[in-house]
Parts: sequence; structure tokens; C-alpha cells
Amino acid sequence: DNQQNSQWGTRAGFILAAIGSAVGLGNIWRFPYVAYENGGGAFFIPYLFALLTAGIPILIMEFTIGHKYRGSSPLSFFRLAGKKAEWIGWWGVIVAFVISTYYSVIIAWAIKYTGYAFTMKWGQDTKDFLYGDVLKLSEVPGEIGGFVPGVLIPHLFVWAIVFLILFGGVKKGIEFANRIFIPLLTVVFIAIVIRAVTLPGAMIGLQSFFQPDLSKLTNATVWVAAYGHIFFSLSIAFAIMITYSSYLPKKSDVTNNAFITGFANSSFELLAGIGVFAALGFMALQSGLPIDKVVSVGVGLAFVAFPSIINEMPGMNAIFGVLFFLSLTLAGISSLISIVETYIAGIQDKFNISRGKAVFFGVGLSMLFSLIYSTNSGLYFLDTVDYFINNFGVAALGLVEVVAIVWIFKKLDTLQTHADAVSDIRLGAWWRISLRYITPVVLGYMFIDLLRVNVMRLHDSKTGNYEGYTNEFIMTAGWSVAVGALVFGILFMLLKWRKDPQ
Ligand code: LEU
Repeated sequence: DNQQNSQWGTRAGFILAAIGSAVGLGNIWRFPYVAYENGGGAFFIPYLFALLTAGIPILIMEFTIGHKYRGSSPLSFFRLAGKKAEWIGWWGVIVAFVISTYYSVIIAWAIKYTGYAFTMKWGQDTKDFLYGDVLKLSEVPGEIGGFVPGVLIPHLFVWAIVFLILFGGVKKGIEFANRIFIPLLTVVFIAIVIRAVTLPGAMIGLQSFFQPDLSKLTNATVWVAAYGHIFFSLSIAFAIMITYSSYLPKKSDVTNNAFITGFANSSFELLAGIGVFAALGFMALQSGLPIDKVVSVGVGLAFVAFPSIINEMPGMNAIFGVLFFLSLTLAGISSLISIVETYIAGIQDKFNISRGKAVFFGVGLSMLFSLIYSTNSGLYFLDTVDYFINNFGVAALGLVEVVAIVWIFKKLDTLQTHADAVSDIRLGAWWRISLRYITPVVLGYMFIDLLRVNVMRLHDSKTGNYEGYTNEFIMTAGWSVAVGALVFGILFMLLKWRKDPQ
């Protein structure tokens, strides 16, 4: 079927799919380690601030754009203000493309770990197991020795599932999968969190999570991390929610749907935070270490700390482990399909090809690029690409999108009128002030600071680059990817529409 004829079957179907996109690895794998790295309690206030002044307002804005202009992100932006807006849509599509390439490999790890959990195959040294046995990580970042078959095979399997779901179409593929995944995920996840908070020592963890650390509020890094995370977690600022809402029937309440999606996502995230920090508290009690010293992690948190926690748990370990990694897998797949759908929709609109062809082409291309993460240097690439694409792709794009719509194309009124015409809840001062002033000012300031710090790092051997990587590696895996997304976005805009975009 044609891109413009695709539609959700029911309102619940759309909401489930939007929640399925939002709730993902970001909530379960990413949020806990980002919060942990930013000092737990220090993260909380910036997180809530970013959610209420940027996250939810942008979500409403994107639902409105998709619903009003009824196209993929590039097409919607084109209809909003012509070619001079279209590139923003493509930039988001390319950012989504980059994210999909590494997002998929984490799901592959989760599938492997679901299997390991049955026998707790990871043993006592869970860190060595992940980096050594599973990922076969190279000594030198960027030094690619070859594929790791144990990762490559489940990774290809993930792409096969994504292909099948997307090939089914919007209603029979995406909506259908989410109808099964999301209820299942919710039940499994609640069971896990209940188990975690009833572990001895849980309170130690929860205290560090919820106690606001006011002394860190002046730290720009924490704020950027919060904004970047909110965007990632809500799937906003890179084409996803515009694409999904373009499949809404004409009569649909956009504001209400945005609130439901946003609150469902944050509840999930807070639950994940509660579960993970409770479990960390348990580890702190077992090891006698303070909570911020229990694990030294980053991207490995879910795959290093969790297996250790499972080892120590009094009873039901295997079930707990299987459920945890299964929920990671389900949450991941329902998000990955939404990321890939952005470029399937985009190329369908621009090049006027059938959905089937677009799915073949889109899934094939992202699978090809994703292969680098199945090599023995994959984790270094993942870590660096994730950092750069989130800060200089997602956060930068969020800033550009809001400033362009509000200040350059002056579409805030148009969008508000549209949203209010179809929604029960009216948008007022909170929405307008957030998008007009708060988001541009706060995010703009943060972003410039972040840019300054990271450019400086390239020249200053004392401070060192992100995670201490070499300049060469940071240029290849970091800057060229982030800048490349923007350049390719512009190139796609320059190509001709094969079908009248109006
Ligand atoms: N929102 C998703 C998550 O939290 C990520 C996005 C890239 C689809 O995992």
C-alpha cells in the first residue's frame, strides 16, 4: 500500500504503538546508567524540568505536525514550510538511521542473555564474561579483528524480526506487534520491580536515587544529559513521533494522546529507575561498598550489574533473570521498528516506491551498517556513536527544530489552532512559553557549552576526549557520524520529489 494510505486501526492501537516506541532500551538499559553516572539524585530535578518544559511540549508539537501534514517527517516538514524546512525532516531520519544500527545490537545481547539467564551462565565475574566471553572486545578501541559470530547471529535474527513486522504494514505489522508486546512487557516488568524493591538493602538504593543533590544543579553536563535522555526516551526530535502520528485518522485527539504517551513512558522509566537502584542498594549491602562505588559501568550496566545482582539473589534467580532480559528484548524490538519506520516512510514519500521495496531497502541498508557493532571493537563504536549522535544529533536537532518552527517559520499559532481544534485539552501559556523561551534558551546554552567542551577536548591532551578515546577514534566514530547525519540530511533534501509533495 501507499504511504499516505496507511492508518492505525484504532486509537488504542496508535497509543500502544507510540508507547511501544517510547518505552525501550532507553528506559531500561540507558536511563539507569545515565542517572547513575550523573550522581543519581542529582539527575532527578533536571530530568523533571526537561520532561515538563521540553519533552511533553515537543511531543504534543510533533503529534500535531504529523497529524496536520500527514506525511513522513521530511514530507511533513516540506508541507510546513517547503525545502527550507524539509532538511530538518531528513536530518531526523538520518539520525534515526544511525541510532537503529547500534540499537539493534543491544537487543541481540539481550536475546543472548535471556538464554544465559536460565543457567546463569555468566558466572561470578560478570564483567569479564560480557567483555571477554560474549563481546570478545579488542584491546585497542577501533582495532577491528573480525566478526564475533556469537553476536552476529542474534543480531541478524533481530533484523529478520524487524523486517517481518514492518513488511506487515502499519496496522497488520506494527500495531499488531505492539498489541502483544506492550501488555506483556508491562506485566513482566511490574513483577521484576516488585521483586527488586523487596530485596534487602533496597532502601539504600532508593534513597540515593530520590535524594536531590542540589550541589550538582550548576553542572551543565548533568542538564545536557537530562535533555538528551528525555528526547531519546520519548522518541522525539528525530522523526519517529511525526511519522507515527501521520497514520492517525483525521478525527484524533493529539494533545490527550501526547499526555498519555508521555506519562506512560515516564512511569516506566521511573519504575525502571526504582527497580535498578533498589537492586544496586542490595549490591551495596552485600559488598559493603557505598552505592556510587558498587559498579563502574556505562553501557554495560544492564549486562554486568544485573547478572551480578541475579547471582546474589535469594531464590528465583533464574526466573528473574529470564524475565528481565526478555523485557529488554520486547521493549527494544517495539522501539526499533519505530526507528526504522521513519526512513521507510521517508523514502516511500520522496521516491514514490512501494512499501515492500522501501522495507527491503531500508532494513537492508541499516543491517549492513550495523555490522560494525558485531565486530570485536563494536562496543567502542557503540559507546562513541551513542554519545555523539545523542548530543550532536538528537539534542542539537531538538533545538533546531523548536527554534525553526517557533521563530523562523512562525508556526506555533498554526499548530496550536490545529491541536486545539481536534483535542479536548486546550494548549495554553505553559506550552507556548516552554517552546518559545524555555527550551531555546536552556537547551541553546547547554548545547553551546557542550560543543565548546568537546571541541576543546580535541586540542587539550590533559582533559582527554570522551572516555579517553584517541582523537583519531573520536573523529571517525564521533564527529564524522554526527556531522555526516546533518550533511546527508541536506543531500536528501536536494534530491527531487518523485511525486508531488503537496
Ligand atoms: N524511545 C526509545 C527508548 O527509550 C528509543 C528511540 C530511539 C526509539 O529506548
